[in-house]
Amino acid sequence: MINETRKLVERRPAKVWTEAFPVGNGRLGAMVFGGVSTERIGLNEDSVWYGGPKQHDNPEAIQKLDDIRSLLRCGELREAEQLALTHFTNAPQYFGPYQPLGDLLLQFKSGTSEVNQYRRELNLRTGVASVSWEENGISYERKVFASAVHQVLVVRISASEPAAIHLSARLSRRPFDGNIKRENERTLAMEGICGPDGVKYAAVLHAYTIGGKCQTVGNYLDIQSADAVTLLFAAQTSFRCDDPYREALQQAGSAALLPYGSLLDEHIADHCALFDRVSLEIEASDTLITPITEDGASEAEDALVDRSTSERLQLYRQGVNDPGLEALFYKYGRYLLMASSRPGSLPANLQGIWNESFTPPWESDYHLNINLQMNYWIAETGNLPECHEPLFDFIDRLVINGRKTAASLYGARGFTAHTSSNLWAESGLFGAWTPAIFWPMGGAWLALHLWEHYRYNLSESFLRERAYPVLKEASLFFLDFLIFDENGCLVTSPSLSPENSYINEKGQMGSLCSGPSMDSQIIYALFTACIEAAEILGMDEEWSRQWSATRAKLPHPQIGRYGQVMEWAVDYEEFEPGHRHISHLFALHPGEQIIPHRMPELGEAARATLERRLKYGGGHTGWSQAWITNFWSRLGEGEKAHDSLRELLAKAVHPNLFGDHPPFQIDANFGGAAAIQEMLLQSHGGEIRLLPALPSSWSSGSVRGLRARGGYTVNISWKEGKLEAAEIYSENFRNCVLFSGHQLVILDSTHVPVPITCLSSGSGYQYTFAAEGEETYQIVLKR
Ligand code: FUC
Repeated sequence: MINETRKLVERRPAKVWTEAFPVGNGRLGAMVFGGVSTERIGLNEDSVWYGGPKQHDNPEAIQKLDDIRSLLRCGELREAEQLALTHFTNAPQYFGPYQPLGDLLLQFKSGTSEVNQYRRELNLRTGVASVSWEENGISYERKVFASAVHQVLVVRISASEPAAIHLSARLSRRPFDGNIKRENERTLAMEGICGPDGVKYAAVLHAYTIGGKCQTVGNYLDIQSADAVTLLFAAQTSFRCDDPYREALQQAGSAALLPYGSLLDEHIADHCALFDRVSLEIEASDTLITPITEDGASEAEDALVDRSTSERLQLYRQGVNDPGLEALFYKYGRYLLMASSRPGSLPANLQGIWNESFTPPWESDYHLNINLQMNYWIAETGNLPECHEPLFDFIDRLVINGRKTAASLYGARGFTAHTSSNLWAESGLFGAWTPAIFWPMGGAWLALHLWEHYRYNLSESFLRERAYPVLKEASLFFLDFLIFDENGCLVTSPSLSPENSYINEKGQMGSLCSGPSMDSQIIYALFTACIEAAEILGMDEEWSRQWSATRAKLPHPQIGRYGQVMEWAVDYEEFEPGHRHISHLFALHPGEQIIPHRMPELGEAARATLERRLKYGGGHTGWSQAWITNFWSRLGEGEKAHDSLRELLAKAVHPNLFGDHPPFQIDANFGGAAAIQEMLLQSHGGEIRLLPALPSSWSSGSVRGLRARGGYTVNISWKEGKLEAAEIYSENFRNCVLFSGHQLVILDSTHVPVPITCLSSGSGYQYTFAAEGEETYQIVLKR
C-alpha cells in the first residue's frame, strides 16, 4: 500500500530537546515539548549570537607566506604548521556561539487527573505542531506555529468546554534571565544583551483570550477560566533593527489585531504554497518486510502507519523495511529547510535554528568546509529556491569581509573565507586546530551555490546581478593565490584536505600542504562556472581566456596506489583512512568533474575511494553518511545508496528525526534528504537522469514537483523497480537532454512522439529533443 505519511506523531510528551517538535519561520524557531500540566516551548531567534564582530586578520601574516610555502615544498610540515599557527592566527581567535533566546513556560491546572488519548504531532504540510488529550471528559488542544507571514510565534490553547482553561505563562532565559518586565495586563517582555559587544535582544509575549480573565501577576501572565487563549510571541535583536523592543512590541501588537483563525489560515496557505510543490510516496515490496516479532510474524506496513514516529524508528533499527519512514525523512528535510531558512532570515546553521545550549558544539556556527553547503543541497531540486536566498545574502556579507582577509593574509585580490563563520559573516582564521582552520576555500565553494541557483531557474538578471560578480571575485583570489608546484601545476598553498592529515616521505605527519585535491576540484568548478556565465552574459572575453588558461594548469583528479582518487597532490598515506570528510570526491558530488558513465576509470577510482573510506570506518557521523549516500547515488548504485540511507536513519537520527552527529547536527537531515532526491533524479553534466539509483526496496512509487537544472519540473512514477512514466515540464525553449539505461519514448502534450536524436553507448542512451517553452513532455519506456 502507498504510505502517505506527512506527520510526526508521538503518544507522550518529549523529555528532551531531541524528542520535541520543531517549528520555525526561518528566523524564529520553537521546540514544542507537549507536556500536559507544564509546557516548555524552547525559543530561538536566528541572530541571537554571543559577541560582536572580530575580523582582525594578522597583518604580519603575509610576511611569512613564502616561508611557509618553502617549508611545505621541503616537506618540513611541523615547522610550516608552527609558523602558520603563530603568524597567521594572530594568537587563536574564537567567536561566540549561536545561543538560545529562552523558553516560554506554561503551567496549567489541567493534567492533575487521569489523562487519556494523548497525542502530539507535527504536521509537516501545514507547519503546525499540536498536542491534544482528554481529561475529566474535556478535550484539550494546543497548537503552535511560527508564522512567516506575520513574523510571530502563535500558541493557541482551546478546550471542548467553556471556561476550562487556567494557566500561567512566563518567559525565561536561564541562567541569564534577561530583564523581564510587564508591559501591560496582557503583555510581558524580556530584554538583554549577548555579551558586551553583542546584539541586544527583546522578546514580547502577548495574550488574548476568549472568555475568562487575563492579568499580569509579577512576571507571570495569569489566565483564569478562559474558553480559548492565543499567545503571540515576537522577538527581535539589534542585528536587524535599532530598537528591538519597539519592533517586537509592534509585531506582536499587529498580529493581535487579527483573529486567530486568520493567523492560522494565512500561515497554512503560506506554508502549503511551498511544501506542496513536491510530493513523494514510496511503496515497499512486501517480501522485504523483515520478520521482527518474537514468534516470527511479520510487521505489515499498514500497522507501521499507526505507530508513533519513534516506534517506527525503533522497528527500522531492528531491520523493518519502512520506505514510508524514509519518505517522511525526505519531507522532513524540506520542512526543516523551510522552517530554518526563509527570505530575510540568516542561513541555517549547524542546528538549523533550534539550539538549546549556551555553549553548543562548534558554536552551532556556519562551517564552510561541508556543513553549510550540505544544508542547501536540497534547496533547488527540492523546489525551494527561495529558501536558498538567505545563503546568498550571507555570501554578500562574506565577500565584504573576505576581501580584507584575502588582502591581509595572502596579499591577494578578490575575496576568501576559511572554515568557520558566524552571524557577522567572518572570513578569517578562527580556532587553533590546524587540520581544520588553514583552508581558504569556503568562499569559493559557497559562490558555486549562486551558480547552481542560476542553473535551475535560468534567470539572467540573477546571474548578472548576484551570481557573476561573486563568482568573478572568488576567482580573482585564486588568480593571485595559486602557485606553481614542482610539476608545473597551479596549486593552492598553504591549504589542507579538510580535516585529514597525511604522512609525508620524511615520515612527518601533518595536514598543511600544497594542492589538496579538493581545492583543485573546487577551483575547476569555479572557473568553469565563470567561463560559462561570462559566455551567457556575453562579456569578459579576456577574463575567460585567463580562466581557461589557469584551469588547464590545475592538477586533474589522479588515481593513487589503492586505485583511489588521490586526496593530495602526492599519493600520501592518509593518517585516517576512514576519515569522515571525503573531500577528494567533491568532483563526484556535489561537483561534476567526474561523471562515472562518461569516464569509467575515474568512476572506478571514486568507488575505490568510497570503499576504502568505509572499510576503515568512514561515515561515522550523520553528515558523513549523508554525503556517502549522495556519492553512491552519483555512482548509480541504488542498493548501496539505500544501505547508506538505512545506516543514516538507523544510527544517526534522534527520536524527532533530527540528524545526529552525534550530538544533534542538522546537516544530516538536509544531506540525507538531498541524497533521496539524487536517487530519484539527477540533472548534472548537462543531462537529466530519471531514477538513476532506485533501490529494489522502493518497489513502486511516485515523486512529483522536483526541479532539474535547465528550468524543468519533473514528475516520475515507477512500478516494480521500473520507470512507469515521467513528465518533464519545460519553462523555456531549449534542447532537453535525457540519459537513460533503457530505451525511451518521448511524447508531447498531444501524445505525439517528438523528434529526437539518440546517441547510444555501452552505458545507455542519450536523447536530445527541442523542448518548447511552457510545454510538458511525457516519457515512457519503449516496449
Ligand atoms: C566539521 C566536521 C565535524 C563537525 C563540524 C561541525 O569540522 O569535521 O565532524 O561536523 O564540522
